[in-house]
Amino acid sequence: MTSSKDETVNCGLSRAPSEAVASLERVTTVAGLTLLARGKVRELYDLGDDLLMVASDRISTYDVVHPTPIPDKGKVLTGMSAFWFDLTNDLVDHHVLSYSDGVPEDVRGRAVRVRRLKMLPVECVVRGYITGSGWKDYQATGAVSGLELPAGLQESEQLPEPLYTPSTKAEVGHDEAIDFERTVELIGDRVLAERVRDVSIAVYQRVADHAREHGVILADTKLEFGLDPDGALVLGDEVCTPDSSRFWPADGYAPGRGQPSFDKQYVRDWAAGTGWDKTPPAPAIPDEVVARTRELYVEAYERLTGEPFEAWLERTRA
Ligand code: PZK
Repeated sequence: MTSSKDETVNCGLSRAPSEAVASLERVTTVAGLTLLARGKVRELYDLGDDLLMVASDRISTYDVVHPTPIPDKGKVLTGMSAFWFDLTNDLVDHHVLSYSDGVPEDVRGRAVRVRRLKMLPVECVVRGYITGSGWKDYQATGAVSGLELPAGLQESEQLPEPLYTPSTKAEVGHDEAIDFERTVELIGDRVLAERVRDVSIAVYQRVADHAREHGVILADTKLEFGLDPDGALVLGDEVCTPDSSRFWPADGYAPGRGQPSFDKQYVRDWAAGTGWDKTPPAPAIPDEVVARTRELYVEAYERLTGEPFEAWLERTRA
């Protein structure tokens, strides 16, 4: 997954927010709120009973965050995730409470108030196409997450059916691929682990079908679930954003090679062209590349949701 490791929970629940991030780069925090966790490009805050998830405008390529933000990226991703939560609501409950009520004005549009859950210790990856670490594993072993695949698949090829290829949340570095039996052990309940798998595939399928009708291929995605206080399964985190998924333009798709990503390819190509060696620090992004990348994010929102991005800003009173 593009960013299964974006979410390095760093807290520190008892520490002051300033102290919790003292060892990291400078980060802007929402006034008066306690920072609970910080990923590469998002933060999670304490709202008492509930939580506030805030998407920043930070962007990473090759796993490194650039010093230059992409204006509105956090709002686009929050709006897109909102659209998918709604589209899949009949498949599984979700953690969203509100994008406006109880959300501080200065982060409206890029923040969501969510229910506090007991998160399951499994990253629920679903792949409809063979790419990334799945392609690497397939080439090395002929299998992904313990699932044998047909011989002779090409890079980026559509799989016969979507595959559930879970991973564990690694504290540091990349997540580790695990098989279904390991998720049963980690979740501690076979029936629940089966429901998590089946719901993950159903959510992927629903979103992928919608995206495909709008000219976009959802190659793979990473979902996270939690349990509410009644023990009910709830879809959490963000759903099918470009940071948790691979979106490819259907136009120009061809197996046998890597595919350009809808959103980041432009920045990646520019970054690679600078001669940057892909180790930190990432270079600052020039104005024209920032502007074009913003446009590509907004276009992705509008294409997938079928509404102007302005409509999201108005609904959230951003
Ligand atoms: C939760 N993360 C990932 C890390 C982020 C997000 N509804 C919930 N209840 C309890 N915990 C979480 C959630 C959700 N979603 C999510 N870690 C804990 C994470 C860093 C920043 F924005």
